[in-house]
Amino acid sequence: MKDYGLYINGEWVDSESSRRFETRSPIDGRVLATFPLATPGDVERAIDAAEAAFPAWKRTPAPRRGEILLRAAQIMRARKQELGELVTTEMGKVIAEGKGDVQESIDFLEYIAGEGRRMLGETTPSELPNKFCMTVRQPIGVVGCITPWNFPTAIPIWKIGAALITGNTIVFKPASLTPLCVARLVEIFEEAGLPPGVLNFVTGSGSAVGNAIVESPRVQAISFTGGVPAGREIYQKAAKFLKSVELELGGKNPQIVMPDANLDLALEGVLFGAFGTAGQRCTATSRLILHQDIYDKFLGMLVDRVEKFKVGNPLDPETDMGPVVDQAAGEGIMSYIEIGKGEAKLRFGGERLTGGLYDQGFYIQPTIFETEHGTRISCEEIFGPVLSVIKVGSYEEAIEVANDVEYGLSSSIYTRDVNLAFRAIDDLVTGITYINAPTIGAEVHLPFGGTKNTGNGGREAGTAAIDEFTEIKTVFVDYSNRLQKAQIEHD
Ligand code: UN1
Repeated sequence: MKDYGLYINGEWVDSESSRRFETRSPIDGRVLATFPLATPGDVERAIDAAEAAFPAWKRTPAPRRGEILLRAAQIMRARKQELGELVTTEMGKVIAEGKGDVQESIDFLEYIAGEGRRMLGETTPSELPNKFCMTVRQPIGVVGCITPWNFPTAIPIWKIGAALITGNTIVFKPASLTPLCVARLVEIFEEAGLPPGVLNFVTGSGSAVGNAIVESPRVQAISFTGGVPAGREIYQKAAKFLKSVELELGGKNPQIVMPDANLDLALEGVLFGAFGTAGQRCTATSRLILHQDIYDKFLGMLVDRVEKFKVGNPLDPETDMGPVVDQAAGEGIMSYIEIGKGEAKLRFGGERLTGGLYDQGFYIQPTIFETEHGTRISCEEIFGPVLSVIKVGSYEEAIEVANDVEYGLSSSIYTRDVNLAFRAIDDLVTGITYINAPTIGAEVHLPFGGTKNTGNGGREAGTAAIDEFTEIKTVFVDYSNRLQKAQIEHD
C-alpha cells in the first residue's frame, strides 16, 4: 500500500494539508492506497504549473504530441492485464470489463494520436480576388478535467487524450473512489515522456478541489462527467467566467423489444446492458420496454437467466456481476429498491447479499421490476443493477415511453423490420441509438453524449473531442497587395 502525493509540474509532491483519504476495494473493503485531501492552494500550484507549461506544449507539433500519446497506449497495452485487475480491484466491475475499460483507453489514445495528423480546419473561397480563407484550430489553454469512478481509466483518458493532442495543459481531479487508477495513468504518461506541468493531478473533494478548478479564472474550459446536480452547479459557476463547459451526465436508457425481434439476441443484449458493470454506467439499460405480444415470454426468458447469475468476486472470470462501488452507492440503490417495492411488482432479486465475501463489500442481486411507465424507478437514474420492465401496446407507445424521461443518452431497439429500425433512429431522442445491440458499448472514434439533462449539447470522443478542446481561428490572407473591402466592394 502506498501513500501518494499530488502530481504537479512533473513531480509527486506533498499537499499543503496533511489530511488524507483512503481508496478501498469494493470487493472486500481492503485499503489500496491513500491520497491527499488537497486544498484550493494546491490547485493554484497545479494551475501555475499548467500555465507555465502551456506555451511550449502549444508550440509542440500535434503529431509529436501524438507520439507521446501513442507511447502511453503501448505501455498500457503491455500492462493491460495488470491495469485491468487494478480497475476491477478499485472499482468492482468484473475482470472482462476491467480489461475492457483499459482497452477503451488504449483505443482512444491510438485514435486521438492519429487525429494529431489531421485536426482538420476548413478552406473556402473568398468573396474577393487574391484572398485566401481558412480556419485553424488552437488549444484553449489550461483546462480542468473532473471524472467519475465508473470508468476509472477510459473516461479520464477520453479527456486527457483529447486535451493533450489539441495542445492544452491540464489540471485533473479524479473521483475520490478511484484515484489509484488515474495515478497509474499519470505515471504512464510520465514514462511516455510527457513534459512536466502538462498534466497535473490533484486529489480531494469536489467542494475543495473541484470548486477551485471551476472557480479559477485561469482555467479556460471544464470537462466533467458525473451526476446532474454536480453538473448543474459546475455549469452555473463556470458561467460567471463564460468558460466552455462540457457535461456528460445521467441516463435512463431504454431497450425496446418488438415482437419480430430475435428474442435470444435481445435477451443477451439486455443482460449485458442492464447488469454489466452492475448497472453503474451512464449508458446502462435501466428500462426494458416490451411489446405486449412477447411480454410474458421474454420476461420469462429473462428471469430464467438472471436466476443463474453469479454475483461475487469480480476478479474471478466466472463471475457475472461484482459488488457496487461502495456502501453509500449500495444504500442509495437499496432505497430505490424499497421505493420500487411500494410502487411496482418485484419480479426478481431486490436483496442485498450476505455471508462470506458478501459481508465485506456491498453486493446486490440483479433486480427486475415490472412497472407502469411513470413510476420513480422507471424514470429516475438509479445507477445500479435494477431494471424496470414496461409493457407497451405498439411501436408508437414504445417510442413515447422511451422519450418521456429527463435524460437522453442511449437507446436501443430490437426488430428485424428495417423500416421500423430506421424510423426509430429518427424517433428516439437520445445522443446514441443502437439497432439490435444493447445500450452500452460505444466506440471511441464516434461522438459520445446525449440530449436533455444528459448534458449541455456537447459530445466527447470521436472528432467531437477535437471540437471540445479547441478554439477555432478564422484566418484571412490577402495577397492582392491592395486594400480590399469585403461587403463594400459590391454593387
Ligand atoms: C459511461 O457509462 O459513463 O458505451 C461511459 C459504453 C462505454 C462508455 C460508457 N463505452 O458503455
